[in-house]
Amino acid sequence: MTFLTESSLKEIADKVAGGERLSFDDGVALFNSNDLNGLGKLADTVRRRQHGRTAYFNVNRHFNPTNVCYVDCKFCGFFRTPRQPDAYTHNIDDSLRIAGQAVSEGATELHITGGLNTKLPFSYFTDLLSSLKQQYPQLHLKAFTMVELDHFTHFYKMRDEDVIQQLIDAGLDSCPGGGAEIFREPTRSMICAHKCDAQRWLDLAGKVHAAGLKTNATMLYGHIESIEDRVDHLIRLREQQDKSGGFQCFIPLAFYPPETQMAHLPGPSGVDSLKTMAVSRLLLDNFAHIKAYWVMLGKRLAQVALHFGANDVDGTITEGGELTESYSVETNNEVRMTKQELIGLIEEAGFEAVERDTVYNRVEKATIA
Ligand code: V47
Repeated sequence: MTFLTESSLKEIADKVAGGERLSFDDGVALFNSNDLNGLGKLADTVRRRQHGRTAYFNVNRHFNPTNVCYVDCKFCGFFRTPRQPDAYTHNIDDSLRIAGQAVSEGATELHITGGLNTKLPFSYFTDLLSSLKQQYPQLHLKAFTMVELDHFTHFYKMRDEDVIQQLIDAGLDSCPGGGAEIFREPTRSMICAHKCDAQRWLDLAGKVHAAGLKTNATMLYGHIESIEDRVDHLIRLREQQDKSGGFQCFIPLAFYPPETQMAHLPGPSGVDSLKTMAVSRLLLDNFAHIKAYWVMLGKRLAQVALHFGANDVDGTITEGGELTESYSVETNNEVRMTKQELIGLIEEAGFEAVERDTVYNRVEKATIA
C-alpha cells in the first residue's frame, strides 16, 4: 500500500489485506505510529470493505432512572450520594412521560442506564421495563450494563440467568456497552475499584448473548491507561466475541475530565481519538460496527472519525441523559442534535446517512427534509 510511510505499518497492512488477524504487538505498533494518514487509510479500507459509503445513525434517547450510586468511579461526574440535594430517582410516571416525549420526537430506542442505587428493589427495574413496554411497545429498550446486571445478582442474591431472564420477560431488548472502562489491572482497580472485574463483565456479556440478546461494548480511554491497556482491552473483547458472538457494536469513549476525580487530566487529543478509532476497527475484526459517539468526541471530530474506521454516529440524543447532561464535550445547546443536523454532518463527510434501529435494520433511507 503506497500511502504508508512506516515499514511496521506496511507489514500490518499486508496482514490486513490478507485477512490475517492482528496481534497484540501489531496493536501497540499501530498506536505508536506517527503516520496518522496511513493508519486512517488502513482503517477506512476495512470500513469501506464492510460498509461501503453507509454511515448509520439512530434516533434515541438516553434515560437515567437514578443518579444515586455507591461505586465512586474516579472518571464519573454523574453519580450522587443519596443525601446530595441533586440526587434523584425517577418514578414510573416520570419515566413514562420522558419515554413518551422521546417517542413523539421519533425515537426508536430508549438507552437506559443508571447508578447502582441500594435503596431500590429489583421490582423497580422490572416494573420500569414492563410499564415502558406496555405503553410504548414499538420502543426498543436497550437497558442495563454488565455492571448493573452484576450488582443486581449480588444485591438481590439472584442467579445471573434469573436476573437476565426476568429482565427479558419484563421487556429488555438488548444491553448497552458501558461499564467496561479498561479491563486490565491495576488500571481497572485504580479508576473503578468497586466495579466488577473484567472477567465478570465478559462472562455476563456471554450469558446475555446465550439468552439471545445483543449487547454493545465500550472502552474508556484518554485517562491514566497505557497503550498496552487499550490493546489488551480490545483483544479481550475480540476473544469474547469469538466465543459468544453477541456484540453488535464497539464504542470507544473519550474521557471527559471536568467534574470528575481526574479533572486535572487533559483528556485525549484529537489525534489520539482518531488513532483509537482506527486501531479499534483494525483489531476488532469480528465486530461489524464501530460507533463514533459524538457526545464525547464532539460533532466535528465524530465527522472525521467516519474516515478513521467508524461506520455509525450515535445518535440524535435528546436532553436528559447522563452523558448529555454531565459529561458532554459539547457545550449548552450544542448537546442536542436533530436528525437533519446529523444527516447533514454525515453527508458532508461524504457518506450515505442511513437511519437504523438498535439492531441495525434500516428504518428508512435518510434524506434531509
Ligand atoms: O461506562 C463515564 C463512560 C459509560 C465519563 O452501548 C465517561 O450504545 C467520558 O456506555 N467521560 C456509559 N466517558 C456510557 C456508555 C455508552 C454511551 C453511548 C452509547 C452506548 C451504547 C454506551 O460512559 C461509562 C463510562 O465508560 N463515562 N464518565 C467521562 N467523564
